[in-house]
Amino acid sequence: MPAHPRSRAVPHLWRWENLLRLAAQAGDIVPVGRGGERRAIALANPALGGRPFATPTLWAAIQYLMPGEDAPEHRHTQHAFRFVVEGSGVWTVVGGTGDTADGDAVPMRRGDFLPQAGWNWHAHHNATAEPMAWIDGLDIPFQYVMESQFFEFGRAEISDAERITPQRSRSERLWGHPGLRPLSVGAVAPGSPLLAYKWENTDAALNDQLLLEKEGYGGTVEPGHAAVRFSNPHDGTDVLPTMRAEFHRVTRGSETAPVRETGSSVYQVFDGSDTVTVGDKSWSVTRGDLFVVPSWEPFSARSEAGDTDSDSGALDLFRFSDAPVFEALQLDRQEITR
Ligand code: 1HN
Repeated sequence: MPAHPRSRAVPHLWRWENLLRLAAQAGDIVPVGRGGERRAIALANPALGGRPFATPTLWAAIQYLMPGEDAPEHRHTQHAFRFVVEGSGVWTVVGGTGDTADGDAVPMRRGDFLPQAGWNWHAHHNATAEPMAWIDGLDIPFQYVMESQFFEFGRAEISDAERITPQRSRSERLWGHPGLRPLSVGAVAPGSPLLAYKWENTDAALNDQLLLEKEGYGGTVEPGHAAVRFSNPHDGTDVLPTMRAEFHRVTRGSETAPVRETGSSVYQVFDGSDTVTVGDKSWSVTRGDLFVVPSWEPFSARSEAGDTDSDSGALDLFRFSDAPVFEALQLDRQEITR
């Protein structure tokens, strides 16, 4: 009975530059197709015995698709999402949980967050002449220990009708209007029915919070720290049953209070070059870098005053965690350590 959680995982940082180089090498030497369904390099926390697990509950990987390539259709009980730190050109084709023949082609661009609830058919295809990389987050380690995993192959090829490249998916047209629920839809399957959360909306929400703060009306979680949670437009809960996703913006000259929580998180730096601290580790991080915050390790981010290489003028961080599991079991605890 430890006095508090002591994670087997350790704080760890993966540099985007290295991940991207390895992924591009994999693009040349590792084929993608039936049976070898995805070209993804998993982040293995060095303290988890060589397993490809970023934390005891979360999987994170960089996926890479070459020009014209298809990643074939399949489905699994593991909940998943994609987040795009750079590039565009891949459409993920989501077929729902029933008949697979009429998938929704969802564009993926820088800053977009795309949840993919378990048991939905999905394939990806690169419709452009450039390779594209993105990150995948899944609850594989959690479902591994729960012994709940099912997997099924879909069709070998998606149809020509699904190989389209719309600017907006059917899901975004139906569910992507703030505060407006379509009356045509009855029961909603677990996980968000909105298949893409576009960068322009996330960016605008964060900017508005910071403007409100400046005008003296609050809006931020603490001074200089704007944050949003990606939520299910049907019922306001987390986007996925087992994973939470958030976006944080820390303005120049601000520092977040060190917080420790039960459960683990993975962060990806979306923009800016600054300092993050996890437990007794501090790193200078830059665009694309990924790091883990194990259970009960304090985390804080600091954005230096002065010039910045960031589009928003701030440190922008994407975060995902296993918080919904902890909250469902009433094991969630949080403490500010300052
Ligand atoms: C998977 O289906 C995807 O669909 C990505 O893009 C990563 C890692 C392990 C198992 C299935 C995807 C995955 C995966």
